[in-house]
Order: sequence, then structure tokens, then C-alpha cells
Amino acid sequence: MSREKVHTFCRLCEPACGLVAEVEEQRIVALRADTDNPATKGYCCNKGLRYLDVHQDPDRLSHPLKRITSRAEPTAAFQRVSWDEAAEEVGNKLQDIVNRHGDEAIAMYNGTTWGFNSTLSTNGPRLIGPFGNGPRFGPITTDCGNKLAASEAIFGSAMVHPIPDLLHTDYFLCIGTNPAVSHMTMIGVSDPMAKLRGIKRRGGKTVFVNPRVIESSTPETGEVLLIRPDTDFYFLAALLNEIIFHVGYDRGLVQKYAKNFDRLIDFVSNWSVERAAEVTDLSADTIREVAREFCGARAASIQVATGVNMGTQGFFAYWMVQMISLLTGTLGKRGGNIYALGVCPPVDIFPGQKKAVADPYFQTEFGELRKVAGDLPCNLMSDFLQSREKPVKALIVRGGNPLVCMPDEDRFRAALNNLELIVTIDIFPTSMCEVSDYVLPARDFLEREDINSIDNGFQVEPYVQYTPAVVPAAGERRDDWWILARLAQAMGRPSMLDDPEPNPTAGIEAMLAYRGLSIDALKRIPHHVVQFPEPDPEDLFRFCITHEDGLIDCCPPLFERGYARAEELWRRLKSEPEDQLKLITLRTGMLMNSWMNNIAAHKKGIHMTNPLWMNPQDASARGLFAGSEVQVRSEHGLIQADLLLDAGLKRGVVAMTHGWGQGKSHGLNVARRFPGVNVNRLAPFGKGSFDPMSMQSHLTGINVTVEAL
Ligand SMILES: Nc1nc2c(c(=O)[nH]1)N[C@H]1C(S)=C(S)[C@@H](COP(=O)(O)OP(=O)(O)OC[C@H]3O[C@@H](n4cnc5c(=O)[nH]c(N)nc54)[C@H](O)[C@@H]3O)O[C@H]1N2
Ligand SMILES: Nc1nc2c(c(=O)[nH]1)N[C@H]1C(S)=C(S)[C@@H](COP(=O)(O)OP(=O)(O)OC[C@H]3O[C@@H](n4cnc5c(=O)[nH]c(N)nc54)[C@H](O)[C@@H]3O)O[C@H]1N2
Ligand code: SF4
Ligand SMILES: [Mo]
Repeated sequence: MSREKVHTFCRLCEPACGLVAEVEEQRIVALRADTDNPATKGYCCNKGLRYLDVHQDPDRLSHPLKRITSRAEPTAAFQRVSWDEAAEEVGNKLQDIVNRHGDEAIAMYNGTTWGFNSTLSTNGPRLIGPFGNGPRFGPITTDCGNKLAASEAIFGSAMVHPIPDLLHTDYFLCIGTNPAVSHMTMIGVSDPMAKLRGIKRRGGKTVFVNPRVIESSTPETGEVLLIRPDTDFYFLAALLNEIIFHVGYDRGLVQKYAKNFDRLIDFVSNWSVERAAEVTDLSADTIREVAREFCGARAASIQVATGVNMGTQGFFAYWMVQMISLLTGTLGKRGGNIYALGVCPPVDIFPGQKKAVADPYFQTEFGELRKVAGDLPCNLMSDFLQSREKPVKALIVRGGNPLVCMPDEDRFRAALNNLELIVTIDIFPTSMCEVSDYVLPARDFLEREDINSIDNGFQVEPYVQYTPAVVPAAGERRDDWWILARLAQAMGRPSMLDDPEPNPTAGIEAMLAYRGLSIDALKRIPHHVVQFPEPDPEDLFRFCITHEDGLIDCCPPLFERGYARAEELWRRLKSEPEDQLKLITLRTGMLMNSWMNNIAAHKKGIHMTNPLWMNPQDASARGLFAGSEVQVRSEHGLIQADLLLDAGLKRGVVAMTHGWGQGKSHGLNVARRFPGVNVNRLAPFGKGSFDPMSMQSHLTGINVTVEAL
């Protein structure tokens, strides 16, 4: 039997590790790291390799399903229907809803998998537009809404995020991210830990800022400064204050590229090192030392990720990050934070993305809101689904699981009862599918062609890779773009399928054309990979400042909206009792947010559930011990969990992995036996529960109490 090797790549997270699939008679028999991939050089993690289990999982969705039980019944039953039946029924119902309730009656939730699917993301507006003007949601506002909104205001575009030049930096300030586990986000870097070890070998160092001694911190990388959760803004503002008023800043970049600089100075003058020390649990001397080290390094760089984004002030924190780069002259400098031109200059990958406007806010029945890259705040999804002013009657969930990944599971379940139609497009029968009326089966990444588009502009070592579909899709699974286009067509709306020969790769070809490439050309190249020259740090100033005047806005007047809140939250933190417990969330190498949870080989030891981790001294102060069953309570909810001890946690901090709590996924025969607990039941939800600057959910540093059951 002939065995063919197909070069492809992983699309679970941002390193896009090269893989080789071995294929016999259109079946994948092995999936391994592509050791000769010129870009990712054989690096790969267990999740990438285990994707073969995902691909072969007998529980996978392979046919369109229609619900035959009422939604009120505890266990859902589904019947297999043809694509035509499913599409026509859904299309008719959607159109009928629009006829009765208007063009704003269809809500959508587009999950994380959006960005990892280029035939979907490059066709965004054409695929989403036909469903009207209803509210749009997605993980943007639980993941990185702060970054998108802040970059839009500062640089002019939501997709501009200067990355740390990890190959040349000699001081890396790494805040609220755990590269060893997550492999980092909004930066595309193969084998991030090797890059961090490289910094140390060159005589530099990484400084982590985190409430926990994380796996990434080793003698070969650097130490952790243990910060009190949700205080990063004060730490970053104090760093900038110290740089401006004591260490001295670089006037070169400021004179050339900055506007509203005096307003920035005014704002920062208020946030001294001493004030930060009062709430961050970092001493004034420690903060001063970081400022001196950062400025004294030959080339210093900085990165913040979800640990900061999910705080109450991720937007202001990210603002400070950009200003630290600008004022230390490390922005657009080799070894500092740079723009890494990839296959083409920044492109919009979110359907509703637009350039900066002076005031993006508008009035709604839930207060003043803005959209971030087209999305409304996830924390108001339940409210919008029950809107009196603009009734929503249908919800389409594509490639995400808002039941588990957003706060507010109970209210969200209740809000779903209001809807006439729920459609979920997924590869697995998740808990979201269980509450849906129609469930539509998508193709997995081994079943579709793609390029690594999500990291365009964020890659430490830029390259583009093409992959063909490794094997034909099993059953009746269809591409995500096709499914959305088919539903639009059935509604009688403009659809990509109106074209007798639809071309889902036109957007990809347009990106490739910038470099004189095409899919055909990539197909002929070994591994289908083309690497681009080392980034020119100055490209940042060429491509990334998209305000009309060509300047970086150091302090848009819009930001004043957050000033009083920064003071108010500081006072609140200062007045908290010393023994206040704060919850943070974690990732593990076995899960991808709420999924990869049906892999039997992963369900071993501590990975069989999601315990509550506590510092041993905090545990003994409460008479708790490893194995205790505990009750964790916040102002917003209550859960039960098993307690385990982690001496690496800062005192006063407890931690849990998110993505669990799927006992109601009856079709997932492994996951339902290892349900775990939905930690997001403890997170704030509804009006006022998110960062008003960026609509970003507040998911870290949540005040909780823990008691024995
Ligand atoms: N294995 C695995 N990899 C993943 C994912 C996954 O679920 N599993 N998810 C992918 C996705 S969607 C994303 S967005 C990325 C996320 O990538 P990362 O942002 O790197 O995600 P985490 O590993 O959760 O790291 C967040 C860190 O923030 C710390 N933290 C929590 N609260 C605070 C705080 O208030 N301040 C500071 N300074 N730190 C804090 C936590 O201890 C944790 O170490 O990972 C991606 N990669
Ligand atoms: N407490 C807490 N909450 C968090 C986080 C946290 O760190 N702490 N992290 C937040 C972050 S960063 C994110 S990104 C969100 C994630 O939020 P979501 O995107 O809503 O959740 P995922 O679990 O990533 O869901 C992905 C779904 O897509 C399905 N899927 C996989 N591949 C495909 C495909 O090709 N097509 C289709 N149609 N479906 C596919 C999977 O089976 C899964 O059901 O969660 C957020 N929630
Ligand atoms: S690091 Fe991310 S992209 Fe690489 S194999 Fe693991 S999950 Fe896939
Ligand atoms: Mo994410």
C-alpha cells in the first residue's frame, strides 16, 4: 500500500507548527512534527500531535442534525437531515424572523476558530453581512478587546500590535502570559521557550510579572515578580512615571511621531511608583529597578497577554505598554517592539473592523457601548438576547462555546429560551450543540486548505505556509465558509454560492500577491513554505500608523472616560482586607479553551478535572488541605471544586483552569465523564461588569471566598 506524506500545519494556536501527515488510501495513519519545516523546524506540542485523535474521534459531528425534542427536555435528541433540508429550514426560519422582527433579530457568536481558518476570515464581511445588523459577539471581548481598542485609538488600526523582537532583545518584560503552556498570543513564535532561553544565553534576561511562579520561569529564562492580580495597570503606569520623571526618556521618537504628548505626561504624573506599590504588592524599589533595567538594556521589549487583558483595566495597561516602548525609544528598534511584515501589510480579519473614530460610543438600552472589531461585549450577550427595544429571535454560534467560555452560564441558558432558533456550527457535539435546534458539521483543519493568516504581522520570523486539505472530509462535513454561504443562500440573500464557481481563496491570493506569490506557487515549493526577510524594525513607522496625520496618539481625549475609574479602582484595591482571596484562571497543555476535552489519552492524574489551586499557607490558615472539597463563592456565583496546593501561587491568590464544566455534552463520551467545573460561573456579568474602555470581560483577580464543603 502506498503511503503519501502531506506537509501541513497546526491551527490550534499561533505558532502554527509544521506537521507531516502520512496518508494511506485517503486516510491519515500518522501525524507528526515536520522536522524539516524551514520555519517551525520540527517544534510541536502534544496538542498538535493529538489532533489526529480529534480528526478520528468517533464522537465527531459528520452530518447536519435537527432537534426532535423540545428544548425544555433535559436530554436533547437529534435526527439526521440532509444539507438541503437543514439549510432550507434554517434559511426560511431566519428570513421569517427577519420579516417579523427586522434586520437586527439575528445574533451571532463567532468563536476563536475564526482566525485560524483563512477561507473563513478572508471572506468575513461577505459571509457575515447577509445575516443582517443584529448583535455580534465573540471571544474578542474575552480575549484581547483591550488590545484592539487601544491600538485603534493609539495607532489608528485595531490590528497593529508591535511584538517583542525575541531574537534580538536582551531584556524581555513578559507580563500575564505563560509561554511554556499557551505558546503565547498575538505573537507568532515557534518554540517560544527556546527563544526565551536564547535571551539568557545572549547575556540578557526575561522578567515575568505574574501572580504565580509559572512553568515558563526556569533558571534558563528568568524569575517571576509576583504581582497582585488585576493591578498591572498601576505597575505599568508607575514604570512609565519613573521613566519620564526620574530615569529620563528618549525624545527622538516622541518628537518625530507623537501627538498629545503633554496630555500623557499629565496623566502619568498622577501614577507614582509609591502609589503602585500600595496596591500591586511590588515594592517601590522593585518597580524602580525594573524601570532602570528596561532603560539600561541594549534593547528591551515588552509583551502583555490575557492575564493583563482580562483585568478590569486591560485597555489602560496596554496603552501604558505602547507608551513605555515609545518613550524608551525601543518601539520600532531592533530588539525592542517591532512590526514584522509578513505576507502582506496589516489586513482586516474581523468583519466589523474599522479605522479609529474620535468617539466610537453609542447609546443602548444597556448603557453607553462601543463595538470592538465589530463585536459588542460578551458580558451583555444574555441581555441583548432578551432586549425589549430590539428583539433578537435567532442565534448562530460558529466555532465557539459561549456557554463555557463567557461568564454567566445560567443567565445565558435562560436567555436562550427566548429564542425561536439556535444554530450551532462546530466539529464536536458540544454543550452548545445540546441546546441548539440545528447542529451543522464543519471540517477540521486536516480536511481543508489554508494559509497561516492569523499571525500575519505578528511573526517573530515571518513566513507563509500553504496547506492543501490533507484528506477529503469525512461524512457530510463542510467548510465553515460554505456553511455560512449556504445559509445565506437559503435565506434568499446575496451569497458566495451565487457564483457557479465560488472562489473562497480569492482573499488569500490577494494577500499572497503582495509578495508575488500564489497558492499554485506555494504548492510547488517544499513544505509549501516561503520565508521572508528578517523584519525591518522601522517598518512599524511605514505600515502601522494609520491615523491621517501619520502620528501616534499618546493620549486621545477619549481616554479621559477612564480616568476616574482608575482612581476609584485603586481606592477599592487599597481598602480590601489583607486576606482577600483573588481568583485567576489558568490554561493547561491538555485543553484548548473548552475543547480538546474528548481525548481519552489526556485524562490522567490532575488532568481529569479542574481543581482549585491554593497556596499551602493560605490553605492551612483556613484549615484546608490537598484533597479538601471546597466551595468557592464570589459576588456572582458559587461552585464546588477539589482543592490542590501550589506553593508557586502568590499568597492570597487561587487559580483554576477555564473551559471545564461540560457534563451536559452527552455526545462527548470522554468529556462528559470528566466534566469539571465552569469557573466562569464566578465571573461578573451584565451591565457595568466589563472594562468600559474596551468592552473586555473581567475574568481575572475576582474576589472570592473559599470554605470547606
Ligand atoms: N495549552 C493551551 N494553549 C493555549 C490555549 C489553551 O486553552 N490551552 N488557549 C489559546 C488562546 S485562545 C489564547 S488567547 C492564548 C493565551 O495565552 P496566554 O495569555 O499566555 O495564556 P495563559 O497561559 O492563560 O497565561 C496567562 C497568565 O496570566 C497570569 N495572570 C492571571 N491573572 C493575572 C494578572 O492579573 N496579572 C498578571 N500579570 N498575570 C496574570 C496567569 O497566571 C497566567 O500565567 O493561549 C492559547 N494557547
Ligand atoms: N475564565 C476564563 N475565561 C476565558 C478565558 C480565560 O483565560 N479564562 N479565555 C478566553 C479566551 S482567550 C478565549 S479565545 C475564549 C474562547 O472562547 P470560544 O471561542 O467560545 O471557545 P473555544 O473553547 O475556543 O471553542 C471553540 C469551538 O470550536 C470548535 N471547533 C474547532 N475547530 C473548528 C472548526 O474548524 N470549525 C468550527 N465551526 N468549529 C470548530 C470546537 O469544537 C469548540 O467547540 O474563552 C475565553 N474565556
Ligand atoms: S504549539 Fe500550538 S500550533 Fe504548535 S502544535 Fe501545539 S497547539 Fe499546535
Ligand atoms: Mo484566546
